[in-house]
Amino acid sequence: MKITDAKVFVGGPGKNYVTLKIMTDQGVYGLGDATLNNRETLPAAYLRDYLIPNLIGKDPRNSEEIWQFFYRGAYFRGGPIAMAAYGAIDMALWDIKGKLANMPLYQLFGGKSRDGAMVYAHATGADLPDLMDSVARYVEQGYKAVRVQCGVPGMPTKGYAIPETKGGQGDFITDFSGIIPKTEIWDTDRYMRFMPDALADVRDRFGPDIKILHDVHHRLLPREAAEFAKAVEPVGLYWLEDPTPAEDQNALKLIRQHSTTPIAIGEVFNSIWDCNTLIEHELIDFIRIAVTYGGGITPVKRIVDLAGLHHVRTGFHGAPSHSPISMAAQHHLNAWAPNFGIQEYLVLGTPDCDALFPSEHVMENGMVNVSDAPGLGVDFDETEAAKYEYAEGSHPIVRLLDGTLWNY
Ligand code: CS2
Ligand code: MG
Repeated sequence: MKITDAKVFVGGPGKNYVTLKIMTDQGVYGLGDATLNNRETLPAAYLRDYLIPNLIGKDPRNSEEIWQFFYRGAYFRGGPIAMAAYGAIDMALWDIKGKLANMPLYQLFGGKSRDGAMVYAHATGADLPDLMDSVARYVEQGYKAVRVQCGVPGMPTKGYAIPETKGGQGDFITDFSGIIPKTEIWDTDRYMRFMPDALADVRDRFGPDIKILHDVHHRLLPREAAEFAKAVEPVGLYWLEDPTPAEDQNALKLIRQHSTTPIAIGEVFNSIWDCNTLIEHELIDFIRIAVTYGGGITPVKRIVDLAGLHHVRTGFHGAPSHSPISMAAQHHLNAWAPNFGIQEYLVLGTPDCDALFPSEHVMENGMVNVSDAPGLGVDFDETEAAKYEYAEGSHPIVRLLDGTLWNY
């Protein structure tokens, strides 16, 4: 069996999805997602210029060898751009594998460990009353878990995932006015003084059963993160996400020394080497690495297995930048993983997106029921794709009150 061709498509309704389609001499094709938020043209170029020419003629069933060929063969290893490109290839080869076996991918991983995978929605508010209304809407829709982000009084600009106006949706963080980013201002002191009480108010209002998550988005220093994690212990968060940048994996020891609040990290990672210390030293409770920029199913499944040895559960990234293709790959891993935790799932699916990516996966009552169709269980309509093209966009940069460049 041989790969005969592959095509890359960039674009989609309100998103620059990067979709890879790999064709074979047996007519079976596979789909992959290489969408790297706000840098979409780069994995696309890497695929077109270097990787696809090296795919032609290879046996698509040899997904492990092909992954090693690209990862090791590049010499300069890893990084989000390359791993997103490898990730798309790997997803597409697994899609082909499932179609050849006439089995959904979760069956090839080891079958189902559960019926239904719990997801969490993104509640947000320009202020606390607005946030409460947002949480109430998701509870009403049957969600069992909700991430909560709230505008901080006195903050000079809106913050990450905070709506411009009450009732707004804060997740469209990409500004399509161009690639020059806008600036948000961040004041840690105001955040530290306000957010623990806001989270406690959400718990008081909605009771003990709803799972509450919060994303700090890399903005605290390790000591501040330890103080914050300790302060919110009474809230009983399901997780506190990205409390501090995790390049310094050892810095997370400080949080563990001061708090039992569960920690989730990993959406910006693209290799097992980004998180092996966090996992092996049990400094986190959830690993957030995404199948796309984690290099595909093949390497991410290894990370899930390593995490399982150390009581770390999965909590795959699922922001709006993920196409239904990589979300489908994650749905299959979620169905199989014995150490599944939760899936981030932003129901930003619109009729246009559903037309572009016909999917057999079903989300209802805060749970995803994985598709039983062979392969990924999602398709790609090239006629629909022809309606879209790349649109320049960026998300903000962040500065402190004195102008210091900070973590977005
Ligand atoms: C966020 C991401 O969903 C999340 O947890 O951290 O949406 C993140 O802001 C974007 O992926 C950045 O491009
Ligand atoms: Mg996050």
